[in-house]
Amino acid sequence: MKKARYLVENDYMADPAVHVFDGKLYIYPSHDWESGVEENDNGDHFNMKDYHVFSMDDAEGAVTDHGVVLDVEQIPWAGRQLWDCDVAQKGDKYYMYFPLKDKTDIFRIGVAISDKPYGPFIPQPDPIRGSYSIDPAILDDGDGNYYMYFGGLWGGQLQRYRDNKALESAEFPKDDEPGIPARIVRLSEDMLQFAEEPRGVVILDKDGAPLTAGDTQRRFFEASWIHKYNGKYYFSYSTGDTHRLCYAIGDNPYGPFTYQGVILTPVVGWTTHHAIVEFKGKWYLFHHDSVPSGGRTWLRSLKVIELEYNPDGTIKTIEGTATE
Ligand code: FUB
Repeated sequence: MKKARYLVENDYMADPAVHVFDGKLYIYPSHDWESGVEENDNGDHFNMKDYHVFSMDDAEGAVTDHGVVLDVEQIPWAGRQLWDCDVAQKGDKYYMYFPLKDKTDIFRIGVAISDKPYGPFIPQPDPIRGSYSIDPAILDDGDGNYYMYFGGLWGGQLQRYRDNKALESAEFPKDDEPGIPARIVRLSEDMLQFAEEPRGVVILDKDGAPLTAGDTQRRFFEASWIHKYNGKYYFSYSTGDTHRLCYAIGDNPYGPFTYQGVILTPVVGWTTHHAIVEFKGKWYLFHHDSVPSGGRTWLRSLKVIELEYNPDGTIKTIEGTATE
């Protein structure tokens, strides 16, 4: 699969999180729709209100839609905007982590539980204590520990926090200061709370200096993903306003991570977002673009393409416009 193929032709789906559960690929996307909310820098036009789950027996085969698995109407603390979610399995339960604005228009991260990977997911009555911002991505480290990576700038509200405390008003670092980092936190045994204070995910350049806020071609913006390859931890993310998917490699879940390069060049549409997963001996990059909607950035479509590594463990850059 040298060119990307679209996965869901009859609806708009974005922000894929993808995992292998019970020998199948499960895709957990955001569900875009035409809500009529005007586009702005705050992301109000991403006004999503439910989630579907999709599964595949084969990355090149048919895609099964399991229908609506969680609706904003079911969530007691809901305000608006169900953005990028992720799902983790622990024991015989599946935990969906989702960002949602509460009734005061602040993004929090909630948890919903199912005993099937394809839902339905039943939400907890309250968001995770101390949670903020968007785009949770979960690492099952294989040793009993689960970690959440999260955060996003601008509409994702990460600039409103420092040391896990809300600021009076948003603060962006100067261009030559370290960029605002994504966050990592270990989850509690029951998977329902944070087990510790979230920490910054530090990304260093090859000289060991943190990427700066002004380095917009490389610094973190949103859309965290984490995967392991040959014993190393690969932290990948979107650069937001420069529209690239980049990655950095570390030796443990907390990092620091050293910047490596670009996974995906810009796609059509403002946002870019992804999941990287191994299935049946091959690696895949799930992502989205806005080609089928004629470039309407709030109406995005899911895609998949094979991802390849170089012998030294670096990832071969994929063109965002390489589509079947
Ligand atoms: O889908 C809404 C937001 O757009 C996501 O949370 C971001 O990662 C970006 O894809």
